[in-house]
Amino acid sequence: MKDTTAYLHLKEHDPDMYAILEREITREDDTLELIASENFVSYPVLEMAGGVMTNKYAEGYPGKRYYGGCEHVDEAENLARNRAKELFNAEYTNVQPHSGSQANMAALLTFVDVGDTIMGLDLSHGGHLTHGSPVNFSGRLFNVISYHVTKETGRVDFDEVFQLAREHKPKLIICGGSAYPRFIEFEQFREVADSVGAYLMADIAHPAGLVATGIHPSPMGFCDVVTTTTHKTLRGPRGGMIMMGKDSENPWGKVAPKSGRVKMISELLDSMVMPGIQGGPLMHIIAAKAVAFGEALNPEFKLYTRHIVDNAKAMADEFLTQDYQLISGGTDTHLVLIDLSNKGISGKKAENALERAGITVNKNMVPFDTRSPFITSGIRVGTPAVTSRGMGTDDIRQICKLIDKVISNHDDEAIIVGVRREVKELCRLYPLYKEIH
Ligand code: DSN
Repeated sequence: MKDTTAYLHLKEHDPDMYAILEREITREDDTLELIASENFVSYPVLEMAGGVMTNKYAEGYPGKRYYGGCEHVDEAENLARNRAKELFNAEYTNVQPHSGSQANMAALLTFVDVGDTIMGLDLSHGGHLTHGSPVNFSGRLFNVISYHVTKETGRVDFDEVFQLAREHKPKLIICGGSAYPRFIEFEQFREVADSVGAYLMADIAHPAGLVATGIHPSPMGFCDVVTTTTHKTLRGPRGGMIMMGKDSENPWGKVAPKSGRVKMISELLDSMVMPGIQGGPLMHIIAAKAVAFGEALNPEFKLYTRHIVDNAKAMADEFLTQDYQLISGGTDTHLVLIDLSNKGISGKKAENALERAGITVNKNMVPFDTRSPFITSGIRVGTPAVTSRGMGTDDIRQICKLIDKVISNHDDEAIIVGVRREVKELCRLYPLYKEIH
């Protein structure tokens, strides 16, 4: 366990919880975090997320709250909204969703009605629970038609997407996913949507940071509504956000009760978030989002996102050299999806062995997987968190070699203990949160 100079009050007040926190600090410090959806926020973001704005109730929106005393949280939310608009070239943002799932729920319920047909990428082909999985609200509330990637390319099968859209006439199509290593094809999806008069929603939760810096194409000119999380490549606090490149009058004839004025889509999205599906916003998190967006507007953030992708490409290259099968043959982004079928190990076993070696990844289904979601044939690895620590392509190649060593010797505890030692040594070169220690 490490000595910390922070959390002294917690240490005195609640030693049990302090001890747990210390163990998590040590785990984060001493292990390699390769979960593609995770990252390490800057210390100022951490400070803001742990700040006094957690105390404030602020149901409503800046200037229109249901509680008094909101002048400063109004400033914080306006700063977050304005920075997000600048970052993504968006005319509208809502920074209140507590998570990406909440953002998706609000966007879906604004653009389509319960029972309507929507299309999304199948979860086992890289989609997301909220894109129509039967175990999620999206699969229960809507008639879902899932599209897939092709076996040969690992990329979205646009022949199938066009054909399914023609056949089922969806009211909305979702593009994006949580295990898709390639750029999201916004322009092609727009063509499909236009061919059947569907709305197009992009979920850019994974590549948001890369979109913000122009390293990944922007959805803004192509999609009717865009959702994201703020904690992945964008490196903010855990949370969600909804955006539109352009706002317009809603096409469903919804009017303001007194004036009869046709409402803007932004107004419908705002009221779907609150009071539709959420109550009081997490003002400490919204303020921390503002801090993270401010960081992302700095020119260094572009360099950082470039490094994320360079690291992921080096990772893909190294794995290919070691005869690993990569879905789509590589990556354009921050993540690599590995099919372990030719390595004689399931995703679950690999995740387990790697965790014992201090390398954190998640098991992941691969397209056309024959194993269950609890076992899986693959793992998903990503570079945002290790890039935030300052690691570069040489470190990444070393990490890939360590991963291969573990996977090739997953039953040999002595080798795993040896790798664990090497992992610790590497982590020590790139300490996290110097402010805490
Ligand atoms: N659970 C996230 C991920 O790991 O990609 C998506 O919400």
